[in-house]
Parts: sequence; C-alpha cells; structure tokens
Amino acid sequence: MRRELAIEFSRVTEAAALAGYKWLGRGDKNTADGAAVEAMRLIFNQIDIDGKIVIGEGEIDDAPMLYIGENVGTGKGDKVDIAVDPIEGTRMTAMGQSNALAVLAVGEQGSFLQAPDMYMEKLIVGPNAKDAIDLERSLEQNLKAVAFALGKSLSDLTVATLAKPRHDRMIKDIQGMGVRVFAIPDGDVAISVLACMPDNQVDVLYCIGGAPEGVISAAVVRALDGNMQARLIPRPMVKEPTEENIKIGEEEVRRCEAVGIEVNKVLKLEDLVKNDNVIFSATGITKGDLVEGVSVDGRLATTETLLVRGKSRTVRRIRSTHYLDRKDPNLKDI
Ligand code: VTB
Ligand code: MG
Ligand code: MG
Repeated sequence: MRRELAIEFSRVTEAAALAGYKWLGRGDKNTADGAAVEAMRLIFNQIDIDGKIVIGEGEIDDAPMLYIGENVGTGKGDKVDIAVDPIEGTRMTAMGQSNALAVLAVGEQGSFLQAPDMYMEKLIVGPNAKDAIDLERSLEQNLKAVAFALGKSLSDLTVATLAKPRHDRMIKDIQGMGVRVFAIPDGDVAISVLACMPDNQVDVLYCIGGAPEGVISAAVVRALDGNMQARLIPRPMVKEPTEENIKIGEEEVRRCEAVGIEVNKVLKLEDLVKNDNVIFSATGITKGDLVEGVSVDGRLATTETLLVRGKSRTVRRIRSTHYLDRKDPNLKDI
C-alpha cells in the first residue's frame, strides 16, 4: 500500500466524524449513522484504490452503502480490503456519550477475517504482554500471566471492559482478585486501541462485543505489535436464549460455516488479520479516552484522528481545523 494512502484514509474518518457530529445528542442513531456512511463513501470514492468493503454496514440487501462486497475507490490503485465502522457507537452519538468514533482499517487483499455481524469474545494486551495470553485458559489465569509478564502485582493491573449485564459476574470476580476494572458503557474499539498504546492506563481489554469491531481492533493491535485472541459467540449464549435469539444464533452459525469459520473456537491474531501491513484511522465523534471528539466553534470545526501505519509502525495524532465556510456541504473536499 502506498504510504500516502494513510493521510487519504484519515480524511475518510474525519468526514464521517463531522457528518455524524451534526446528529450528536439528537436521539436519532440511524440518521447519524446514515450521514456518516454517506460521507465516508464519498471520500473513499475519490481515492486511487481498488478497494473492497469486507467488514461493513451489512449485507447488500439491508445496507444501501458500504455493504459487504461493495467496491470503493477509483479502481485505479492498490487492491485493498477495507473494514469500516462509520460510527462505532451510534447510541453514544445519539445520546452524547463518550468514545464514539468514525473508524476504519485497510489491509492487503484477503487480510481480514470475514466475521459476520455477531458477538465476539475478545482478549487484548499490548506488546509487553503479548506472549502471556491464551483464551483456552481462564480469564483469571490470563490476568495472572499478564501481570507477571508486566512485572506488576494484580492490584496494579487494569482491565478495560464494557459495562454490560453479561459482564457483571466477571467484573466482580476479577475485582475480587484485586484487579482494577474500567467499565465503559459502550465502544470497545477505543479501549482496545488503548490497551496497545504506550503510556496508557489500560493493560488488558476483555469483553464480549461486536465481531466486526473485533476485526477492526485486531488490525490496530497488529499494527501496534500487541496481541489478541478471540472467539465468535452465537447470540443465545450472550443474550437471553429466547426463540428469536436462538433463530438468530442458528443463522450466525450458518454464516460462519459459509466462510469457513468455526464458532466458539479460539482465533489467534493472525486468523483475524493476516499481517501488519495495515492502516488504521479513527476520528473522535464524541470526546473519548483515545481521541478528542469533534468540536465546533462558529465556522471552525476541530477533529482529532489517530492514524496508525503498521508497516512503519508510526502512530500519528492529527488535530485538524476545518474552515467550514470553505467546504462543500457534503465535505467532498475535506
Ligand atoms: C458491541 C461493541 C460496540 O456496541 O457491539 C456493543 O463492540 C453492542 O452490545 O463497541 P449490546 O448488543 O450488548 O448492546 C458497542 O459498544 C458500540 O457500538
Ligand atoms: Mg456502526
Ligand atoms: Mg460499532
């Protein structure tokens, strides 16, 4: 992938974040999502790539844009696979809660696991503990191994997770071991990235969250030389096993079989993302632990983007000031 593509991709998430921001706190997650999707696609299609969406907004029949299999770009440059979440956190955007991002990861063709939209159990650590994780073992054993690798006591270890009822028990258990837990309501991509960044408060991410988000996170974990293991989990094992959820679960298993993935099986980082020649870009929509959110003051909008290029292992933070009166209303020329 040409090096200059990195900055091009940062424009894509900036445009999506600015488009989503217009709907911040307005209680309408679908309109916010639609605006971000449209903005993202518009910028993608100006870039000289022969790109294919592999993790996107859904199947062609229920997602009009950035659907799985959609081709984006001018068709003239590198052949790349793209994983997107135009708004990672539509609820957070609609309700003005922290950590909503516009995010994408780009890799060589065939780089990303074609995970269906279902749940995924995720365990992530940064470079200094990369050899310490093994999802075949219990979370307790993993945390002990990570603490040992980091030369810390359990009381100095911090685990980030999602504050969801499905995690109540787990949170109590690991707090009982003396571990510190940061539980945020939503948005596991931001905290997955944090777990791999140098100088940060989070040693481990552990949660059950979205599989598409998991693949996007895996790309940045690779780029930052951390480690991740995961498992795809059918819905009735995460939510109430109602008749409807059982049906959804069966469909999820079918989808996994169709692309040759086994559910409930431990997936290693290289199963999730084949190599570290990836580019990851995340722009904050609402304020967050990883990046600032969009702020608008009159005609000026400010965005903060984390742009990671795996090949050279470079992490850039880009603070951009956008003079809105010079922009096309669709942000075509961001
Ligand atoms: C997960 C998580 C996301 O939504 O998809 C979660 O990966 C959905 O969880 O980061 P529930 O179905 O239990 O609500 C996010 O937190 C936000 O998109
Ligand atoms: Mg989304
Ligand atoms: Mg999401």
